[in-house]
Amino acid sequence: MQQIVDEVKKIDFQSEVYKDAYSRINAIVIEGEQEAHENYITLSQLLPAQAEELIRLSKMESRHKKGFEACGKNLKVTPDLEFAKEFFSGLHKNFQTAAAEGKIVTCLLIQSLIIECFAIAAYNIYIPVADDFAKKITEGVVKEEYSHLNFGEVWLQKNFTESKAELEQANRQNLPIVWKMLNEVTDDAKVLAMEKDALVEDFMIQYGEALSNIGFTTRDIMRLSAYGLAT
Ligand code: Y39
Ligand code: FE
Ligand code: FE
Ligand code: FE
Repeated sequence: MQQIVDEVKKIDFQSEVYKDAYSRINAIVIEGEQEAHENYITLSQLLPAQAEELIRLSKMESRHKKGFEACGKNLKVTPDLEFAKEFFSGLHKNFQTAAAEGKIVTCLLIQSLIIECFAIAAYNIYIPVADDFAKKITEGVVKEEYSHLNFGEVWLQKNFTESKAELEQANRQNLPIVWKMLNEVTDDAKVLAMEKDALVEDFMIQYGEALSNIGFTTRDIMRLSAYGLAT
């Protein structure tokens, strides 16, 4: 705890290096929330029986986006949205393709498991080292991200037997992209006092727990969650 306190004290939120790194991380989060908003609208069309709930989730995502836009403004940072679009392009493309093919399982794996777990890990690691304004916003957001993860878990758990093969394939296609994204953001995250090891650890915990809740065995989880990590 003392270590965290000391580290927080050292962070100069107005320094040029902090603001430069923040312009990319803040943009990633804003773009991520925007795409999550769109993805839940798409999912509401693929799952009409749950459309109402999915539209509710999509509205939460646009509120998250507004919250993080305010965090950037508060630090007088202009988000680099072009960078962020490129950052998400791999997962974005795979979600679009899956949606066009009606592959609900793949869409849920990408948005509700992988992206939500990535968000939860990042927000959990960010909260202790955030400025006071961003801390309050992020604490409110991360609580809701757990409910988005839960939506995916519940649906996939109910449909586990028929979904298993597609989940395996979608995991193989998309998890290596997440590790690549993490590598791309490592240096900027470090400037914000977010350590890569902590991000990887938290992601693995969230994702492993999710796979377990859905019905995978411990052996499957080990294999699935580390896929593409060693590069
Ligand atoms: O479901 C959601 O709200 C997720 C889209 C938001 C994206 C979070 C992306 C977090 C990655 C940040 C990496 C910083 C180290
Ligand atoms: Fe969100
Ligand atoms: Fe979310
Ligand atoms: Fe959990």
